[in-house]
Amino acid sequence: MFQKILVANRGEIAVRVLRACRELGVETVAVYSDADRNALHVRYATEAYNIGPAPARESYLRIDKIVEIALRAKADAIHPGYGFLAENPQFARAVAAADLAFIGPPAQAIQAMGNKVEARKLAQQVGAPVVPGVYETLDDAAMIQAAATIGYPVMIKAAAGGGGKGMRRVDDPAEMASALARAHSEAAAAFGDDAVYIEKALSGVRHVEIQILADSKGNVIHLGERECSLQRRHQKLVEEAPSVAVVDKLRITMGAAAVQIAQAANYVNAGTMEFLVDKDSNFYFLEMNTRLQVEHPVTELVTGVDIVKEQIRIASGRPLSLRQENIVMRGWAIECRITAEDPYNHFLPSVGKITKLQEPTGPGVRLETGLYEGMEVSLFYDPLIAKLCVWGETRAAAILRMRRALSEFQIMGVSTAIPFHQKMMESTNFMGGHFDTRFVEEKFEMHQGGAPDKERVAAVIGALLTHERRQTALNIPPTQGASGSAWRARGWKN
Ligand code: MV4
Repeated sequence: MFQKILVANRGEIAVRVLRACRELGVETVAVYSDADRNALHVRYATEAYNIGPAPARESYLRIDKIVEIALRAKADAIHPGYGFLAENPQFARAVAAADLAFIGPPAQAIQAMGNKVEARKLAQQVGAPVVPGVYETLDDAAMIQAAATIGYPVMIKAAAGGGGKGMRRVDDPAEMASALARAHSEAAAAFGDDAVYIEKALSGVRHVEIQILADSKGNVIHLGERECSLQRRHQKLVEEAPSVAVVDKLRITMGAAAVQIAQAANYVNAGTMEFLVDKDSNFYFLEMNTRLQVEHPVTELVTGVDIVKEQIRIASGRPLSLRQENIVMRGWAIECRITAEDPYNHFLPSVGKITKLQEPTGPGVRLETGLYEGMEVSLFYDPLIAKLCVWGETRAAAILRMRRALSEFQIMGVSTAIPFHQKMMESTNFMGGHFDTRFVEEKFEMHQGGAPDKERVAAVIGALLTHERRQTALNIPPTQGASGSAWRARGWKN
């Protein structure tokens, strides 16, 4: 096992990783920018080093400085958290070149999945259902032809993008040529690579992802799904596990698809396969994220698996501590992302000093945060200041618990997304599980009053009846011989 781990991140995720290290009895090294001298992650770590000025380019993104400090502090591994350098193959390579362990996937896997066209091809090769579209980067004339075959509307996406960045929908074939031109130049500016690809634009779909864990011995398991449809401008706001849209049979087929894609990629460590799920429960692979994700706690709450500890175990060369047949999802978990943004004013980022802080606690509540009284919230970093997570025996119990926890949470000094979450937890559509990826931006009105009492009660009762659920096995059924895949035999569409 490692003796000392450097955490190359800040805020709530740095604290989360440091906690896992402390439970494992591993010493820790924090790095911090000038803006984070008094940060929680600095105080929590065994030792801490300044890595430069507040702008991330000059601190949290400095591969050279971070590796140098890891060596100087005699750390034997680096955890990148999410964001910053987490999906930078050059960082993973630099860490390995310094004879340190990277607590994440191998550089080749980050690079392979970083090209979203390659990821689609890999998924198609193992026979997993993929969003209809192209499997190579074509020239514009060929792309326009392909779009006609796929059928409009289509989505143009950057090959080096991901997470909806640089994504644009084209409804009218006459606009395709100019849309491609703009997409190329945007992709070049944002990712240093102008390659784009096209997919059929699916609508009325949910965004559902599968968490996987892979060790260096070739064992791959999945931890079920997270429902991530509630987003605004491709920033997730609320996530839950399980998803109301996923019944046991779909979970088994999606889980097996995710595991097979990971195996085909020779993937090691924690990763997430993103899918779209339509109204008829068809699912389509979108892309893979090769990092620990912001929303990992909802999976931890329903499975009891500590994903960060598993990441550390895997990176130290040990096998997964669990087999697929030991994984069950119990109850329901919800995460509300508390950002320093004003939900009454287009989610405008809010800055200032935290003058008062009262944090929710009590049964079934887990708060992931780097907040403290006196902290300055600035524009240098992501506006996420806390993740409020709850667990309940049922979805309805989790919603009621989230309302209670939100009502306890007091943050003074900056505007936060808390009022948005309070409205969401009272939305009859949310309570009934009736939402898709367009819900927040097109159907949810921040200014409208709460639902009438009668409707609210009816929705809670509805939720209770629909979502009563205890233990759900995540077993992959036995494969049908060496050549066939388990889910083909179960009639999966491709
Ligand atoms: C799509 C899609 C529909 N059709 N691709 C957004 C995040 C990124 N990982 C993929 N995303 C999407 N890709 C096709 N071909 C819908 C989304 C999507 C979305 C789109 C608009 C508004 C909100 C959204 C939330 C989740 C996913």
